[in-house]
Amino acid sequence: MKLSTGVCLLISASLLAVMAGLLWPFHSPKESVEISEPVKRTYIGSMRIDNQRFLPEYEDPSSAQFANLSAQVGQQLKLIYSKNSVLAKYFNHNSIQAFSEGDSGDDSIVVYYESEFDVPVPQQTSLDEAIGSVEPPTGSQWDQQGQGLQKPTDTLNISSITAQAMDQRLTTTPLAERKIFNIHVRNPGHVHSPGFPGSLYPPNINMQWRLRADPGHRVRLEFHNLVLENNCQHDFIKVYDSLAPIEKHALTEQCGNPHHSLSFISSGNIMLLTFVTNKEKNFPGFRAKYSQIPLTNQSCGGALTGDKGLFSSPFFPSNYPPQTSCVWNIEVAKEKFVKVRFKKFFVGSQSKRCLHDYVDINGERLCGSDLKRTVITIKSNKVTIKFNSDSSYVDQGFTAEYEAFNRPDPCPGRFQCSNNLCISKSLQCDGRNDCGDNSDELNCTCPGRFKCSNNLCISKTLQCDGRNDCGDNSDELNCTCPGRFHCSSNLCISKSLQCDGRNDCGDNSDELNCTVVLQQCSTFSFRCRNRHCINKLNPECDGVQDCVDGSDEADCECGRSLYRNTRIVGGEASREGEWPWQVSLHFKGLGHLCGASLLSDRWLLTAAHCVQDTRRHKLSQADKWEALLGFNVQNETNEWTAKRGVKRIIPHYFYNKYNNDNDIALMELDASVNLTQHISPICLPSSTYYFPSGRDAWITGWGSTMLGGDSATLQKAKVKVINSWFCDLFLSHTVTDNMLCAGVISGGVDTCQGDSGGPLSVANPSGRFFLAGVTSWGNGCGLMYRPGVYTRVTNYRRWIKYKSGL
Ligand code: 4AZ
Repeated sequence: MKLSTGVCLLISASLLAVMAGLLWPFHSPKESVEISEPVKRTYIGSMRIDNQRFLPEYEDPSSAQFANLSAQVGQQLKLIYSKNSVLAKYFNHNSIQAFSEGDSGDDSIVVYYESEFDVPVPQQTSLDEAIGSVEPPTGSQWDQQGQGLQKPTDTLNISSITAQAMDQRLTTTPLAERKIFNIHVRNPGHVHSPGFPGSLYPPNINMQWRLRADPGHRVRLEFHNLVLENNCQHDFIKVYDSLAPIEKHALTEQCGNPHHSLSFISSGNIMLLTFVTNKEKNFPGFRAKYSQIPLTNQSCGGALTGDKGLFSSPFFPSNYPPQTSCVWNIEVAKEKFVKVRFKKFFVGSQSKRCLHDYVDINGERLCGSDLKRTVITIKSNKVTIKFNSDSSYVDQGFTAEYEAFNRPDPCPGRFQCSNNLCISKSLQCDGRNDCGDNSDELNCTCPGRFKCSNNLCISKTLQCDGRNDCGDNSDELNCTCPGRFHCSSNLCISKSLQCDGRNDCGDNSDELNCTVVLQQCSTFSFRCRNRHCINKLNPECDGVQDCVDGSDEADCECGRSLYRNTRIVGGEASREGEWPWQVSLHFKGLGHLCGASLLSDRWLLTAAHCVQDTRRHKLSQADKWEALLGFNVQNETNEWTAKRGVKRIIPHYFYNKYNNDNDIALMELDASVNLTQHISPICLPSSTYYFPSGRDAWITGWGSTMLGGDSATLQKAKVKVINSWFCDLFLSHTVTDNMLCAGVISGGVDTCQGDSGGPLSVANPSGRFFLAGVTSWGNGCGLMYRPGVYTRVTNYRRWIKYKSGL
């Protein structure tokens, strides 16, 4: 559970009120009049009525039944307020918002209401206290005379009542101007912000969607797109486990462009989505899918008795529902101990006592997202694990695996990390964080190497190379470039490369402030749609309009990752949504065979050698392939993943299976996919786009890792574009002009079998990725002086346009 900004606001409002109250006697009479001016204060509340059956008509605020019950509730509320002198004095009016079924399925209903008061600022605190202390009326209260109120004919049996000041950002719009939609989610559908996806949302919105499922069901709401202003005080969405915006039932508040799970599940059959924007800065908005799931579908907890197994929080990778508890009893063979490893862990906010949402292992509570130890060993063959979520602020939850181990040594012959992971001893002090908590890289001496401020050891040749190899930048401090040009990126390059029309620094700083302007069309000129030439290197989608007709900045909805890549490492696991154009191609009966890149909502680009018939398998048949999009871990589907069949395969007509020339193929999907933050295309470079040698490039795929075997999680690694002349030399004159080499000359980082067809992705200075190559072939994998070979995509730009129209 997180402390919400709404709560902070309330606290500061109350503090202001107290301060104002303290200062009041010292103000001049004029000021005191101003301070005492009444202001509107809105409370949102709910009450439970025990002797009323929920009628379907209560879902419709314009029905006679709704009006009738609202009148009764309004009268009761008035009576309740009349019993308290503060409430009675400042009360203005009530408005009944909605009704829902009581959660136990008996004859009870819940009423949601708003009460408005006009109160002088100094009295706000006492009003807050008064409203917080209201209680259901007792029978005798109706009998008292002199209140001006009659006992209603059908007395409502109120069993509980609560109210809180409403989130002030929701009250800036008058009730009448709020747009409220009542939706039944029995048939799945979508809600979206106004204008989405064609235009930006308008200013000053205050919208609510009340979502109801059938009794005995939960509401599920999954955001597939969410791009709002980055300041939640201005624009935000908020989801509640209620039909009214009651803070103690808030499930989440989001703004900006979040990348964690945005799938929410209610505890009962209701949910509320609110969307508020202020008058400035408008963004694309959101689209979310609603549906219902039977309450009985939750399967969590139970007895686990095998030697190893998996378990996870309910509905993972969706956020867990509020008010949920699960208990797992693990019991392994008597002579063994149990080890539990949390693979993912996002359970509320970190706090000392984990009072809200938590996992409990034999009495020890875990919460937050940054576990000190991800592996927990239990010196027993039995362990009880509990999961608990409270009524507000949910999170993604956890996945865990448990394993029985032989008692005394949890890491026989290996290094035991502080988080209890076991790794090979040879990985200690190798400059990489193999444990995940860096404990394998502590207390290392660095003979013959550079010692970073964070104690990592790196090769001395990496010092002052313009890159943050240490992770804390200490290898790039105190660097100078005597006699050379000092790029803004800290690289040192030859002065002769300044103003040569090429971006040698990587950040273009060697091409700024140049007086010579190249005029004529050259091999590197970009041709605008109006056929004008732009003599700037790689002007497309760089955020600056260079063509008068804007064509260099058109069609730029591509190449954006949810993450900015930071540290340089060998092969490591990608994060969900990091490579949204990466596709896994499955051949029926064989599983994952090749990678591919998403070019649009219908088209993929892969390698021609992936779709050549073999003696046993007809790999050229489109209907035998399946494309998996938005995947990070093979076979792990979630709300971000999609599967499509393949309608058509177009291999290059001149693919040469003897020398791998023209190793490129287009695939058309049988149905278009929804483009989301996890499924989005990479930018196609124009035929004149230049990927210079030495440029950083990223390889990605589920293919064989250096340790052998395919990887379940999408792997990524940073390599460099390698000079074609040298590459041809390294690979014994087998590299054609249609190929581009990339790798690490010293070996160890490379694509391999199973990565074929996947992307070689290169970022432009603004962080947008372009498809430089299609993984094609190599002389082995990861060998020294044997870079990987990729199909040079720029040579096929016209072929792609001709075959797919893109
Ligand atoms: C393959 O067999 C393969 N090292 C792909 C890439 C590379 C080697 C082999 C590059 O599909």
